[in-house]
Amino acid sequence: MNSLIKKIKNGERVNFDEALSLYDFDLFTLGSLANDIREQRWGKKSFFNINRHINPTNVCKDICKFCAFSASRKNPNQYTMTHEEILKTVEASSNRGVKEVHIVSAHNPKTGLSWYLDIFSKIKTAFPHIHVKALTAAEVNFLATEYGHSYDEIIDMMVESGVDSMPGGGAEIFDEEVRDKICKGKVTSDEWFEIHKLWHERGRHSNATMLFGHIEEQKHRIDHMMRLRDLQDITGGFNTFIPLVYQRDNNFLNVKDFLSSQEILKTMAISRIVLDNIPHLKAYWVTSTVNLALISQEFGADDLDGTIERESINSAAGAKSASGMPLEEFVSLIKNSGYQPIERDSLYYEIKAW
Ligand code: V47
Repeated sequence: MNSLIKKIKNGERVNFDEALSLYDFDLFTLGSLANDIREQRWGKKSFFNINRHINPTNVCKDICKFCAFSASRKNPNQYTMTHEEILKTVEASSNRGVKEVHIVSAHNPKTGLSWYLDIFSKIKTAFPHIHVKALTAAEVNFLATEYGHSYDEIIDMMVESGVDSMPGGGAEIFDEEVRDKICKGKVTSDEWFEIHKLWHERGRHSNATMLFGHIEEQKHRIDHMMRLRDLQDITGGFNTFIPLVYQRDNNFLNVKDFLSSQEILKTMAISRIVLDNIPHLKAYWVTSTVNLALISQEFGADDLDGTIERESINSAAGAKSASGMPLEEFVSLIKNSGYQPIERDSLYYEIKAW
């Protein structure tokens, strides 16, 4: 244990077995190691952005067992927004100071490819100053398969339509056995990586998520991080790692034991240590709860996502995030927790120290 602590303090890279053994450390040793890394890089800065989540449709061809948002089985209320509705939403958000729209849809086979792509070009035409973060690798895979295009072609169309960066969704857990049990038939792990690699090769940035706290084991989380670290060594295109805590309501994954806060914080800290080449670690308050996200700042996290305004995917599964977070409250929560709220743009350039 002591030699591993020394290694981490020296900034040396940990291997799979070492990373897994970090779960045996006590919480505060682990927290202090991760916090050292966070403070060396970012001091007491905690980043956030003023953003809006939009989920244009919940009609989905795929059946992920953890998902409560898709209207395929448990949720009978199907919807598909018109472009006019989406533009009105963006206009209202832009008037409130939103600088990024985060657009993630279900895999709707009825709309046609241009319905997806025109959302972005119309937003960019009307609101060129808004950063469009859109289409998870799972959606890219769906559009390519459904409409007979290569990933390269879909990605070129995204760029042409005005997508600025890609969100990190669809990663779930990369281990193939676990993945088969929770979301069989969706984008495979290799495909997820291929899509992000192609995106990075165009000089673009993306994020990476990990859905944890369901049926996976600690070793699967470490494997997930290692695979991300490997691609990041090649491309350097990931901005942020985002561990998403599994939400339990209204879905088909029969999970009996839920994670303790301690296990969530350990996972945050371990990801800060393992992912030495991804600059930011996001504590996504939507899935961790706001309190745990604030505490995560002391366990390696330097980013708290944003104000969001409306959240549908996790709130469908029980998260208390449907109406986002008022800006003033967000800023004062960060300040009161002892950190400096830094409003950032989507690529982490600093806009304002609040
Ligand atoms: O991939 C679905 C997750 C993701 C549940 O890039 C669930 O900045 C917990 O992409 N419990 C989509 N999570 C969300 C996403 C995202 C979110 C925040 C920030 C960013 C970013 C990207 O939502 C899916 C899936 O892993 N999800 N159901 C659930 N029951």
